[in-house]
Amino acid sequence: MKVQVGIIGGGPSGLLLSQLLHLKGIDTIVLEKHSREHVLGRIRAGVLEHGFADLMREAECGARMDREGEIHTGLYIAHDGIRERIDLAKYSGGNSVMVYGQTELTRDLYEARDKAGGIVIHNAGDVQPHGIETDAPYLTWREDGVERRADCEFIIGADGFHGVSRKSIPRGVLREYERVYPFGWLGVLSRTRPVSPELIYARHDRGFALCSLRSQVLSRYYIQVPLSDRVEDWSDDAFWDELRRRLPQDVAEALITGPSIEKSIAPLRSFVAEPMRHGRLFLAGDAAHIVPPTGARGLNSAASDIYYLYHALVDHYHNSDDIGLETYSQRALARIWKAQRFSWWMTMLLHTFPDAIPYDRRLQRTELEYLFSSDMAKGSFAENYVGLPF
Ligand code: FAS
Ligand code: PHB
Repeated sequence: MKVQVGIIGGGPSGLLLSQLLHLKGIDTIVLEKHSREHVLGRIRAGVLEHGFADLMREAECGARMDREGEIHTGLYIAHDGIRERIDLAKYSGGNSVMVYGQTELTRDLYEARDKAGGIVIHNAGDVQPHGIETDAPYLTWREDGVERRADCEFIIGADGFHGVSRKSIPRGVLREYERVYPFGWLGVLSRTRPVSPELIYARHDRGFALCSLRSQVLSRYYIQVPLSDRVEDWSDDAFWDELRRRLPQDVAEALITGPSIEKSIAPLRSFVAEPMRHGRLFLAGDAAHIVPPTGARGLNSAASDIYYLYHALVDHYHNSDDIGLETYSQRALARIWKAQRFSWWMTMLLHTFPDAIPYDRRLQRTELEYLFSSDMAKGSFAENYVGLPF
């Protein structure tokens, strides 16, 4: 088969790009190695920058998000037994974030692709990009035991951190930057009323905690745990007790607990691969970069990659203009590194580090004191959290 754009990966990056290109008459194929149920069984991001929400609307996939998602104009940072609110709207010139789970967003994108008759192949085995340094790249994969091939004009590697596309770029070409953090996040999803109408990021000497939500009847909580912990080490009761210890007393007392319907530990890392293009292969989303979830930049970093790729491919096919493709890696990385910086900064600010010296802990307190005493500092926080311009 022949297709204009071959996309490896049926996560949010690949699906959003496929849907946006479809609406501009550009045909794609999406190759996903797992089943749809497996992809939709993952619990991941929960906060969308306003730019991501706008892209979903442009992809004609924003209706349920606008109906069921929540616009948040502020958030809290708890420390030393108190919590202080940052008015995101006031300090970002009126912008906000959309609280809407990645699982639901991915479901909406799948449904849109199905409705448009998009080609999304699940359980695609051994997907391989070929000829990426030529003008005639192609994809191969195994489907129901049969070898398949798709000749493409461009290949998008949207296959996440463990995918095949980044590894297809010659070692001598790729530069990788990585920082691994000495702790993980234990996350719990529970069918309980959220303890707070807005997110609470908590810094505590026992470790970081986060109170988030998916809706008014579905709560998402996290606590920092040592890398050596396993999820089976944590009963629900042990989780709730530890979460309470890390929250201000009024919040801890208001916490409504319940059985976990999902419980998992995610490691934290910062990672960027440069360049994000090699020949006819373009990397997007987690295939090229990873952030610790502290700044809620993970999924949102994928959004700007998709935005740049979408416009570059439309310019190529509609206007024979390749400036967007030629400058994609440079433009995407410029915004990616600012998201890396903010995610690293929030992680250093709010977590306890095993090797921290008293000076480091005192500096964390000073950073928080400065944040809450300076409108300029709150402005910088807010413009990063709601999303820097694409
Ligand atoms: P994804 O990894 O979502 O999708 C890639 C797809 O490619 C997957 O479906 C995979 O099955 C498929 N694939 C992989 N290899 C393939 C191959 N060889 N052939 C075909 N298909 C292949 N971000 C936040 O903002 N907030 C959070 O709280 C948050 N929590 C997270 C928790 C966890 C455990 C993880 C892993 C990530 C979390 N993230 C969070 C980041 C996450 O949301 C990503 O940024 C987001 O999934 C990126 O989307 P994609 O780039 O589409 O990559
Ligand atoms: C979530 O709701 O899963 C979430 C929210 C904000 C973060 C990380 C995760 O920074």
